[in-house]
Amino acid sequence: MTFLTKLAIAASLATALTSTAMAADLVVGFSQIGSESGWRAAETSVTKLEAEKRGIDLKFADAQQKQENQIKAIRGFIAQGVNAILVAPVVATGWEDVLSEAKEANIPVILLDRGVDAPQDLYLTSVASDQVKEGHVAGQWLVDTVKDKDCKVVELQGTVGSTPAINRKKGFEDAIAGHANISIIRSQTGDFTRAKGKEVMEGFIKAENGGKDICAVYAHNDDMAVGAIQALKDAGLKPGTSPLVVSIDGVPDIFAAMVAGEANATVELTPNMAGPALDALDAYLKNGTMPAKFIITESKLYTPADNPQGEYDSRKGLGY
Ligand code: GZL
Repeated sequence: MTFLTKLAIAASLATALTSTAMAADLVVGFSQIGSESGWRAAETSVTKLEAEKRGIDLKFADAQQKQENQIKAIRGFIAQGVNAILVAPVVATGWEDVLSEAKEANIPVILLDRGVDAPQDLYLTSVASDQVKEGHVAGQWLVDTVKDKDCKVVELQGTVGSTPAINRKKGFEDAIAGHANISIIRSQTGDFTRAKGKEVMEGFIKAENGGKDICAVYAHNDDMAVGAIQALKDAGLKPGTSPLVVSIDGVPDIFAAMVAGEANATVELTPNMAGPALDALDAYLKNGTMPAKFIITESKLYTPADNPQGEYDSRKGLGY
């Protein structure tokens, strides 16, 4: 073996060791919103898995839906001197001060699954779906399904002030805008939870004379849709037939509802925002590579024509 070959092997070994050592030394803080939905629980478990795969020491903080807890956790990460911070921001506003503090401390911040109203130089990148598109896909499915039939829609909104709630509402309204036969007659937040989705749906049924005239339920996430389905069944209605049920996330239980004929469409949201985020962080820390400011994940429509039992089976156990 020539001297040069030995040198090349030694160099590649050193690189491999350094990168593993670098990953092993990486400490990343993760400020998670909470565990309000099946999707959120899956995002948490996938993030922990992705960090473990990379030998990253992940410091996890559950904010229980409160922004002040997230801000406190981020300040704690800054004080600890972590190498980077992941944040799933519960609402869009109120982040400028704490993100500026992270920037002053030279700690890169990556946003996961929701956006913020703050200068873009305060975060390295944002990994999320195109939430306007998600709402539009849901609305377009309804337009294509009801055609010219009159359709009164009730809407279960996500957390007030969150980017998914704002954007999914806009996308759905854009899709139905040119169709006067389709109208949203009631709209209220169910805060992305099953319990609240059920409670708000019970209110809609009562306000709409037993709910027989409700043609469709549009829920900003599957958990609220599953709660609404329960309320509709309790009221003697037939969700999946009348009314139709369309939502977003692609959690196992919405596929189970499709198998039971109680749900009609969902727009899938991957729980793996952390994989692309940590890859971008690695390239940035190792080579100074600046990632795209927005890394957009896919949005795919699923209906009962797409083997819901198989989709249920493939997702069950992924931490939902
Ligand atoms: C959307 C994400 C939403 C999910 C909900 O990107 O923030 O939050 O759709 C979750 O299930 O509560």
